[in-house]
Order: sequence, then C-alpha cells, then structure tokens
Amino acid sequence: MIDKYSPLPIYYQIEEAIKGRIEKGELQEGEMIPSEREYAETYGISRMTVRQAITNLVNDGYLTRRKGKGTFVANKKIEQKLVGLTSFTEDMKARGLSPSIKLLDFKLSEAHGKTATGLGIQAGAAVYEIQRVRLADQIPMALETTFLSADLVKGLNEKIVQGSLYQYVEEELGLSIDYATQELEASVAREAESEILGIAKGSPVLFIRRYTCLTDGRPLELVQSIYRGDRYKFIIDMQRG
Ligand code: 16G
Repeated sequence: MIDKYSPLPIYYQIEEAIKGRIEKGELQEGEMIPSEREYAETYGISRMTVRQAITNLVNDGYLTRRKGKGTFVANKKIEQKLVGLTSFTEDMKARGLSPSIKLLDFKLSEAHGKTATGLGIQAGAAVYEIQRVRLADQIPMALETTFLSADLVKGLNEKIVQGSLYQYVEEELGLSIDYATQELEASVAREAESEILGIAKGSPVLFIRRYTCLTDGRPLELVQSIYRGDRYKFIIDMQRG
C-alpha cells in the first residue's frame, strides 16, 4: 500500500511493492506487469511517478522493457562465484541445470601470432579451434571459442567437444589442470552473436578471456567467451587486509 504521508518518495514505495511481488513469486519470470496507467489508477498516483519506479527497476535488472509489447519480469541471472577453477559443465550441474552444447565449428589449423605465443607453441604448429554455444536447460548462455594445442590435447574430435572438455583432459588424457587467468570486459552483442545467443543486437554481454595452465606449466587453452548480460552475473568475494 502507498503511504502518501511517508517520508519515503512514492516512486520508491511503488518500486518496493513491485519488487516484493517478484520476490514472493506473485509476479513470475517472463510475466508482463500491469501498465503504467493501471498502476497509476490502482494507487491513485501520476503515471510519471509509476514510470520513475519502473525505470529504476529496469535499470536494476528486475524488469525488462520490450518495445511495443510491454514491461516484463526479467529472468533471474545465473550467479557465478569467481572462486575455484571450474568448467561450464560443472557450474551448471552444481546449480541443478542441465548443460548442453551446440557445436558451431571444429577445425584444425595452424597457430600464429598471439595464439601460438599464448599456447607456448611454434608458429605454424597445429591448433584446434572450437566454437561452442553453451546452453543451460536449453537456453543459450554463452558463445565460446577455444584454442588448444593439437599436440597436447590428443585425439580430440567433434563428438568429444560436445561434452565436457575438462573431463576429457583430466579423465581421458590424465592431464592435471592447475590455474587460469581470466579477464572480464563489458561489451555488446554483434549481429551474428546476437542471433546465436537469442538476444537483440546491441544487448549487453560480458566478454571473457581465459588462459588455463596445467600443473606442469604447459598452457592448456585460450578461450574467448561471450556471456549474456541478461542471464549471467559474476560474484567475487573480497577480503580486506
Ligand atoms: C568454462 C570456461 C572455459 C572452459 C570450459 C570447459 C569460462 C569463462 N570459461 O566455460 O575456459 O574451456 O569451462 O567446460 O568460465 P567443459 O568442461 O564443460 O567443456
């Protein structure tokens, strides 16, 4: 209920009311919320005030606006803690989601420039270049391009990379994965990426680069991933001192 005499601004009270309904599940993911006019009438306030509340909730990621359609409850993002070195398959399973893969490209080519340097191999040496869409419960989450030294990751084929790469590396090849360095950058989806990920062109995405090493010091992989900004959220715990 709105309290016009409260020191809390009315738009804030509306925001809290809508948030509360989302948290209680009275408004479900993907559901269309009432229009500005309906809210204004229900609460006896101006549409401007409602608009302010809705805009704040859109900016905070609780709601999404779809042009010409209305405003909807946003999908809950996958929260990924940046601790420990895990694979996509492990991350999804740990959440009770079912991981799957759509293989877009699998090729053997020659390493040059940064790829060769990054993988610690000679220019011209053979590399696998794999492009995979990573899905959780059938929803595309990320587009991943992986480079691996063909000499190190032996016997790879199209079937294997439709399952967990880390599992193959550890269980089949007996290699021991040690650490990774990861960079995260904000970006927007280009046309091809947006089609693959099922989002609008220009949508926010996270561009991630991972460089992974084995315990014997050999570089295992160079990976470039594009994660959907509307589905993913990375969390880092920090300790002072
Ligand atoms: C994650 C890693 C990727 C790794 C993959 C292995 C990020 C940004 N990337 O997607 O570097 O190759 O896991 O997953 O986290 P898999 O074992 O399920 O194939």
